[in-house]
Formats: sequence, structure tokens, C-alpha cells
Amino acid sequence: MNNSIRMLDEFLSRNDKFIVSTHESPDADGLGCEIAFLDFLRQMGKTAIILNSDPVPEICRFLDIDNELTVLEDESQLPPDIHEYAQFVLDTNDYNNIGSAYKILGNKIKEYFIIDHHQDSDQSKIDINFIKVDAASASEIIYGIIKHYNKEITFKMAQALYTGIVFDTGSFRYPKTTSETFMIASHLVSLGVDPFKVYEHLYESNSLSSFQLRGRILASMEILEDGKMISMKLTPEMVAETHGSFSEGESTINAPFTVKGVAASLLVKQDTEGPVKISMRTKGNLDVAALAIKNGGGGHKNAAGYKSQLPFDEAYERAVKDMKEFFK
Ligand SMILES: [Mn+2]
Repeated sequence: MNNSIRMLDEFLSRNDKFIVSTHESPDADGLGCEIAFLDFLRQMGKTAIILNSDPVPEICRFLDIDNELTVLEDESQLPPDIHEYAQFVLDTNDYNNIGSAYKILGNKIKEYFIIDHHQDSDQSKIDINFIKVDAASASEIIYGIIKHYNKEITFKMAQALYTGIVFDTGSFRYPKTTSETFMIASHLVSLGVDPFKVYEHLYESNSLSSFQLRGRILASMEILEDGKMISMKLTPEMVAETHGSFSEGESTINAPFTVKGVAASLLVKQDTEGPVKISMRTKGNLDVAALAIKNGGGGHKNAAGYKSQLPFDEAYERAVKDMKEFFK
């Protein structure tokens, strides 16, 4: 048994009641993990509920067949015996990154355990949690855990995990996609998942207002380093003026890679409330994870981000300058 499974096993043995959470602005991987993991915990004879900080994006609603994805707004929603609960944190390695829920839950739960695939420089965190950075998605890790314990994968669980995998691999395109990824996907499809239906929900269900928002983001682009780098802005004003969805707007960061020769894409973004966030995507050997970690964030070699305390325009200038270093 490897160390991660042993740590998980011990965590499961010493707790019977669990809260399951994912990161703020949740995505299909985090939400897919939660839905599958919730039923896994119940099959293990545990009590479990999902509590997140932010609502489910429209394109992920179809995953929530039994209405289990709950947003935690205040303490009155907590079970009376909350002090007997432990917490699973899925698809992020930073407890604070679960958003506002950490302020409500942080001092009440017994302990927490991370299951994630993002890079972190803190070895002690890796030693006591389940962090597998070579996994293409957290959903892939959850699948492995369910198989390890020989539990059943229902249609609901299969659809949730498949959607998480499709989302985090960019439809089986990103570099961490392996034959293992395809084998898992194949098994999930054999359990009844409809790949076209998942694709339609994820990629053909955006709202018209979000499409307009995308237009505004693209119009903000600066072409840098002879077309090797593209930077863009997603401002609170753009969100307010178009009424588009911030989370749908965020995916525009991938659009520059449809252009031959683009190796780096930068999106500096801020919703109508909340901090300025810097998202970086690259191709090849340009390692943005190190840059994100240096700024208090995290991520993967080719996809990473951090929050900035600076005003929007300063954060943008700084992020552009940092990323241009790759081309020196
Ligand atoms: Mn993920």
C-alpha cells in the first residue's frame, strides 16, 4: 500500500462523519469528484455532506442529479454535531482556497484531508495527504480510490468522474493525459456515460451573454513577444456590462492556443467582487507553477495561477512583465 492510500485509510478509520468541499469558483473536476466521493463515503458506511463556498456553474448542473451540491452561507446550515465531523478537500491543496467556507468551518471540524493533483512545494503537506501531481484530474484519483476499496460506481458517479476528466484534460488533449486516463474513461463510458451529452453540457451550453463577455475579453488582447505570448483582461466592468458568467469567461484563456506559435497565455481577471486573479497557461517547457507558487498560488507546470493584492492594472502590468521573462 502506498503512503497516500495509507494516510487516507487512517483518516477514514478515525472519522465517521465528513464534510466534502472543493475550491472556490468550483469547476467540473472539483464538483465531479465531490459527487462521486460522497457516494463512495456513504458506501463505506459513513455520514457525508457536500458544502461549498460558491454555487455550481450552469454547465455543471446536470451532474447534480440528487441535489447534493450545497452552498454554505451561514452556520445555521451546519449539522448540530459539527465538531464530530472531519473534512475532505478535493481538487485544491490549499485549505484557504475552499473560499469563504473555510472561515465558517475551519475552527469547528476535527481535521481535514486533501485529495488533489496540483503542485505544491510543501513536502510535509504531500506526506500526510493524497496529492498525486501526475494525475490529469482529481477525478482520476477519486476513481482509483473507489477501485482500491472495491466499491460500486453507479451511473451518477461515473458521469461525474467522466465529466471531471474531460474538463481537466481539455477533452483528452493536455499533456498529463495518459493511456490510464483513456482506460478509466472507457470504463466509465461502459457504465452508461454518454460522451456527446457531457460534451454538449460542457462546451455547447454557454449563454449568449457569456459569449459576448468572451468577445470583450478577446478584444482586450495584447500580442507580445512576436506572437508567442497573448495577454488578456477580464474586468468587473466587462462582467457587469455583458451580464456574462465569470466562470465561463475564465475559459477564454485557452483560446490563444488555437493560433500556431502561441506558447503562453495570460488572463488577469476579477469578478464583480473578490480579488484580482492571475491565470497562466503555457505549452512545452515554460513552467508557470513555479511562478505561481512564488506569488503564493499554485497549479501545474502548464496551468497555474495566484491572487494579487495589487489594483487590477498594476497586477496586470506585473503579471505581463513576469511572464515575458520566459522569452528573455
Ligand atoms: Mn482539477
